[in-house]
Amino acid sequence: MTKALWSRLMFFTMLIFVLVLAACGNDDTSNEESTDDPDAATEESADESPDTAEGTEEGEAAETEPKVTEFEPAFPEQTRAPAVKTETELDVEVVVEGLGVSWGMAEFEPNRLLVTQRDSAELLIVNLEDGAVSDPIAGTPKVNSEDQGGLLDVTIAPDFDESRLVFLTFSQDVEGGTVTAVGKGVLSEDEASLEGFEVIFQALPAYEGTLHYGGRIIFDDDGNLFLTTGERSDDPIRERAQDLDAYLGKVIHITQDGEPVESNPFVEDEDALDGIYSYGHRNIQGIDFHPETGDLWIVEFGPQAGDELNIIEPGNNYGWPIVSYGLEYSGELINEGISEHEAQGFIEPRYYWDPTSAPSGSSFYDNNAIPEWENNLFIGGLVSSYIARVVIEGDTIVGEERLLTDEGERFRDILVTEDGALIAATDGGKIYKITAAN
Ligand SMILES: [Ca+2]
Repeated sequence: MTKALWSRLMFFTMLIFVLVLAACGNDDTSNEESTDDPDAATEESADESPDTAEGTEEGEAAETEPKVTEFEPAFPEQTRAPAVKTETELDVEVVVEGLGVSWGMAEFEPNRLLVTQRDSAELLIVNLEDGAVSDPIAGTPKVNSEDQGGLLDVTIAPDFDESRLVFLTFSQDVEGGTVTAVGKGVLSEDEASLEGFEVIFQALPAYEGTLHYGGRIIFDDDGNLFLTTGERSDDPIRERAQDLDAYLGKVIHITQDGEPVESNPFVEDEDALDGIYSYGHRNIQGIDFHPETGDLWIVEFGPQAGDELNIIEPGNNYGWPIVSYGLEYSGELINEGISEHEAQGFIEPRYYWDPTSAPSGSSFYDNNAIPEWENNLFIGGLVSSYIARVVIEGDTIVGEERLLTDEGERFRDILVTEDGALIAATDGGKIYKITAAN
């Protein structure tokens, strides 16, 4: 064989090899195409689903775990709302790490937050732009920080720019046990201390326990405060949630001096405490006004399941611990095991969770930085370790989404800044800032 013939043979061998390889490649491609076909069909039907979502897909709830109770909702939209999904691309940034349990937050200047530390009872200033954390502010109250107690919520007076008044809630040692207390002080110009701090309200009676303090505060448009309390957890003290001579398990409406607001529903009732606004609550961990309707929405931590969203109206009874959509932690029925609120003369929750969402602090998104979030309610989840986004039409829950589910954090409080950033504080010491990606 000549050298020329040899190389010609090698050429054809290589050519055949390349052709076979190409053919194989084609086969692979056609296989991919044939597997693509069903995918394409799925995509097509997925594309169609938004059109039909309102009609036929309402079974797709955000909640995918089985119920822990046998209870049925009083109306279809009362639980397991259809899953919704944020379309806006989000930036999720950890602004601060290494804090304790940040129980409450208030934006007192653009992108500067007052942040409470539950266990150490410190009040800090966090700068959202550079993540800087101040030294603890002096002059904060002495607290009982066992279990669920400590320095709890913080808010600023509506006229803060002039008065520099800061309001705090905390669990306080008093004769006979502990109470949920509210106090106020003036933030010094150098931001180093709260001056003249004084207690303005104590949710009596005291109780020898360290659970269920409630503790959220918010100002209304008239410059008065709404305070939430808990029913102190244990049986039988929790039954005091039904009593109008106890501030346990209540929404309370007081002035900046801690006096009952004159228009409160029970001021004419000699046997009732004048500060009470609503009653029959378990442990209210979130409170905010709906930006559009002005309704006052609270987030009530339930027993095993039965966490509730309620719209608060003066004088109403929300049923705890007579009725509940949850069970005792032991699995036993609560009271007589009745879930229906309205049939028993109480107010139905607008929404409840089964299994638990372990809800904590909440905030409406009152901003248009992320337009699809406008007027949605965001709720921190503790053992559930997500942020719940709840879509509301009027007084009805029409959608639910779970955000930051992969972070493994217990979300304690939620705040929306003036800029429209969603801020979330966790028990793991982090503060998240969630914004629309640029
Ligand atoms: Ca209830």
